[in-house]
Amino acid sequence: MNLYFYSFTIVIINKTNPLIAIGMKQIIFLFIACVIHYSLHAEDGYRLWLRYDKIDDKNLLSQYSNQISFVHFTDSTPAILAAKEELLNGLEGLLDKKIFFNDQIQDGTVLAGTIQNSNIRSLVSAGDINKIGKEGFIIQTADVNKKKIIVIAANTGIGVLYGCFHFLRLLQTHQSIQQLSVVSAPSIQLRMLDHWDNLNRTVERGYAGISVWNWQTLPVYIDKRYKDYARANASIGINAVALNNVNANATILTKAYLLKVAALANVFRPYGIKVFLSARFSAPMEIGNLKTADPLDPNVQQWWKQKADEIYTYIPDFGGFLVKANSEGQPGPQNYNRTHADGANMLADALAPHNGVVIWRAFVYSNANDDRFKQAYDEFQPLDGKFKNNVLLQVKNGPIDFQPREPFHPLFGAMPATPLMMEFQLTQEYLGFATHLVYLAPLFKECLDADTYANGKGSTVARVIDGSLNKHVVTGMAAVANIGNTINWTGHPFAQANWYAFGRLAWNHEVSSAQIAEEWIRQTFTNTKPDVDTIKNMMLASREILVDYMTPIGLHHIMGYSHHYGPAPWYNKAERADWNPVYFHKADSEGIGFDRTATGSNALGQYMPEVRKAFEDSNTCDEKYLLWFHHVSWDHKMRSGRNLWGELCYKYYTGVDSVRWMQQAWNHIQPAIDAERFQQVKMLLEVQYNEAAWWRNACVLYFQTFSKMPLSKGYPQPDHDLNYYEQLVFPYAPGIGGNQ
Ligand code: GCW
Repeated sequence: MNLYFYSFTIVIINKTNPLIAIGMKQIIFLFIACVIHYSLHAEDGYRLWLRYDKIDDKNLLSQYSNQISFVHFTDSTPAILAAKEELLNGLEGLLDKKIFFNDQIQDGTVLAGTIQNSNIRSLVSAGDINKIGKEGFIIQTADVNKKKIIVIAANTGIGVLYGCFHFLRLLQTHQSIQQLSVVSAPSIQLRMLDHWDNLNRTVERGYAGISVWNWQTLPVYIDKRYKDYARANASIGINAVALNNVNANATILTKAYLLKVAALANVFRPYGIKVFLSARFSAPMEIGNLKTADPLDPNVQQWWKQKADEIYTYIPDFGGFLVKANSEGQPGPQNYNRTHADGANMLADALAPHNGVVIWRAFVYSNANDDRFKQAYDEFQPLDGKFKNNVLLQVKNGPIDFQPREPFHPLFGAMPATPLMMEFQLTQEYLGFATHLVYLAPLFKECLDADTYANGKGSTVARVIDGSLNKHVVTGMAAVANIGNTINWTGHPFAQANWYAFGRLAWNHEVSSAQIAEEWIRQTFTNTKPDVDTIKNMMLASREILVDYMTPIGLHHIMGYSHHYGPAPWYNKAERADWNPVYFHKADSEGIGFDRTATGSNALGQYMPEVRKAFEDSNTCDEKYLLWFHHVSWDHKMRSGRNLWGELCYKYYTGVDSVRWMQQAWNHIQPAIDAERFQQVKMLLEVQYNEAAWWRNACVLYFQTFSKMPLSKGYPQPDHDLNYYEQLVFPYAPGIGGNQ
């Protein structure tokens, strides 16, 4: 349309004044060239990291091109067909040439298939085959009758698909493929996204548009997004998805909706993704006409058995149920004086004949307890060993709720007889929504690498959840999705990195945050080393920067009430004390922080002695967690030499300044980034800067009312007084849902 418009303009100009027209013509052509250039390079982010544009390094391109000309797939199962389509598209895009299918093995063949094929079997070692299990893969260079080929082998079609994605990633990130010897298998079985998507398409704590699932047009209309979603997940090894919000609506379990769910499951199946549903515990009453949902009632048990049988007639590989029970008003077994184990086991029995599993959430807390921190441990730890073996207990990374920094949840390591599943949050409910650039891999790794000391030193959280510590066979890691129907899926272009990082870590929790960032940058933005490094440095620093300007030194849960937008450390009007920020920071004229040692709530007593010891003394406690565990006086001496008040101000001011640093770094690499995403990130960084300054100003002014100490010299005074910040209201705050 642009081209048509401009050529039309030229004709008019030529007719009216031929002399001006020559000069004008050049200008207009230049303009058109710019338009074409821009539109070729415009990137709306829809392709995520699966961008298969021509490799821009000439030498590398010719090397790759010499090595790859044909593909040969040995089977044609749905997963293999998906692999074939992806590999072909990927290679043709990256190498900018036609790739041929070939039944013969020739120089430059990529031979992909399962070990059922004798050719493949003869090329890979039995030892490697044993290592890769059901989902792993082998990629290696080989010589067959003097022909140089590349083999992608696996035990299953899904393994082959994962291998193809990995191979494409090697090319996208400009790795050498001359001597390949990759053997890779996932360390965790269920690698899962939990969508908090409601049936009306609102997304609880969602900041990237409405739900991608269009329940109205399903099961007939299959949106292109469903397949692209499956491709993206498969490319990073995600193999399970809970489609609906854990604050569940029982309607999803009615036949009409199950058929819609089945349609999605059909799209996901070739990509190795199993569908789960969040089940509302009271569903037998709401859609089954029963008078009770008591898990020990035979009619209730029968209802769930029949429901499970019905689901499996539509979705033969249905994964199972995810359940939030007796938490934040959701119904559960405790409504009938039964335990969580009674509830979970009833559902487990219904699913067991079909090999389904129950994922029961441990996110419970109550106002009755003196410290919300302790509730999940108190309720669940005594139930260790009481769950059926197809139940996993899903535990949030920290004891409160997805804060910018939390110590690891004390249940990790405390329930050796129960498989514990990790729950992370990708949607940035407490980390600046989809507006702040925050790379979450360091947060995930901090938790995974933490030592629980459950079986002595080295009993890391990662080893609890990958099953190696207590020899569990069912294992899982989930993350609350940050996906919506916005064009780039996640709102902030950098939020895609969190989806990516989660998948990569669920596959292999030993990969470093830096390596994952580098891979993602190379696939998503650029392969030019200095630019990669600049972006990587921003990403790696971003989480600590956010902690500094939001909740430094172990502060937590001091955000706006209910919508969780912006700072509100003063808030004390919630209907429950444990929803009030003042409950968490406990600032007074003496000092600030939550005493969780033996002189306080003794939440620390829930950890192993070694962990307790590391935290229990305010003089030796890692300062990152100081106010998590201690009420510390304003003049407490910090390691920097500053007093606590001085350190708090230092952190808030440094945090905001560091966002300026991120802005400068981003501006610096403008030439390396396409115009559309460059501009998007630039604008978002400006919003982030403003919001960081708002956090700093509001928090410093509020805490100053207790410390009564001045700001250090050189720190600019906040733009407004405290009253101004306290009066701000946000009728537009995004991320519908939540009751606190
Ligand atoms: O983080 C809190 C959120 C709620 C959410 C709850 C949970 C789905 O504020 O919106 O509800 O956690 O994890 O169940």
